[in-house]
Amino acid sequence: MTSYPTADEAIDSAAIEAFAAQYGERAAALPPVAIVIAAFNEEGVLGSVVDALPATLCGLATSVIVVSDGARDATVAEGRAHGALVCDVPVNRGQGAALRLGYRLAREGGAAYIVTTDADGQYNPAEMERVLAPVLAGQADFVTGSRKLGSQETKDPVRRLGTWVFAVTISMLTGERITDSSFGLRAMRAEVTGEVRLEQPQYQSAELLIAVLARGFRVVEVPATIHKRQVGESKKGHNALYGLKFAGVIARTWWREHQRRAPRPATSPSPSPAAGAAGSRSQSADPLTRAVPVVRAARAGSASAGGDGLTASGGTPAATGDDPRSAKRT
Ligand SMILES: Nc1nc2c(ncn2[C@@H]2O[C@H](COP(=O)(O)OP(=O)(O)OP(=O)(O)O)[C@@H](O)[C@H]2O)c(=O)[nH]1
Ligand SMILES: [Mg+2]
Repeated sequence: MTSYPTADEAIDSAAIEAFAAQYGERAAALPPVAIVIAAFNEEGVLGSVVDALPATLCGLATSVIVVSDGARDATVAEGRAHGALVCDVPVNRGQGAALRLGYRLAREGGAAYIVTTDADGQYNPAEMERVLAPVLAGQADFVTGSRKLGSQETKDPVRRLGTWVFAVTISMLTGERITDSSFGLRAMRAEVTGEVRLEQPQYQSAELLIAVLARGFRVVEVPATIHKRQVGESKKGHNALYGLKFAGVIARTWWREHQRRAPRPATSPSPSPAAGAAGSRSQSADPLTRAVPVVRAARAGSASAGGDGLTASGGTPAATGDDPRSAKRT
């Protein structure tokens, strides 16, 4: 269940309509994997980022959805020229609002899986299969890359400390071991994005992660790399502002989800340990009746990229090159 204010809904609806009018069948019949990117004034880098994205991931065809809002440069034209489906929102709202809209476009267009990355080239597209593989294998509903398990280019001690502090804080609040709460390279079953509450207009990553955990989805971390931004500037402000806003989102989201879970009806069925183990969330209508989420920090080697371990189980479709839609990006 996604809920957000009416003004946002009106903006989203108009953007969705324009997107459908622009792309027609391409937007309505997406291949299985949608790579969703929020981009704000990323002219000069977005084109090369889109070019580097794989046409298939783990044998499944991909599409690229870019959500640009209120761009004052050629972001929209550059994304389109490089083959992305670009949703051009007239007002700037932030990365959170853009991704939320991108998730909706992906879901409603029929994508089964969503992979996110950033428009600034900080993430390595070669690591996308590693992130998607546990979802396809039915081992996770949501997978995030982790710089702590992988590597980070920045030497900025404040950034590094901030990443650690926020990961420890979320781990303490949720009771699940998290090593990186703000990694932009992630993969999830598309329907997960429709079942969590996403309200943050800009600093969205902690809200998404905490909400996914609170809903009982299975979360896995895999080692991944984050590079420094090569072109343009951060849209999130300097470290202190970024840190303060991020901390606020953690606190508010945790409290919101905590309140939501608090009044459990006396008649609720007890969580079954088997409920979360077989790969399909559809076994339980209410995620709160499912088993406690399992966070597995998949260390190097234990979550293989590529072919190994990709046989789907439970309700998750197999990731094979036999999928008729897996020929090329559309
Ligand atoms: N559509 C949209 N995208 C945004 C907005 N702000 C940031 N983004 C995009 O979100 C992604 C991450 O933003 P960045 O500014 O790189 O923030 P960050 O990666 O968290 O922080 P840095 O490490 O400082 O780069 C990039 O692709 C941005 O273009 C926004 O207001 N609207
Ligand atoms: Mg960035």
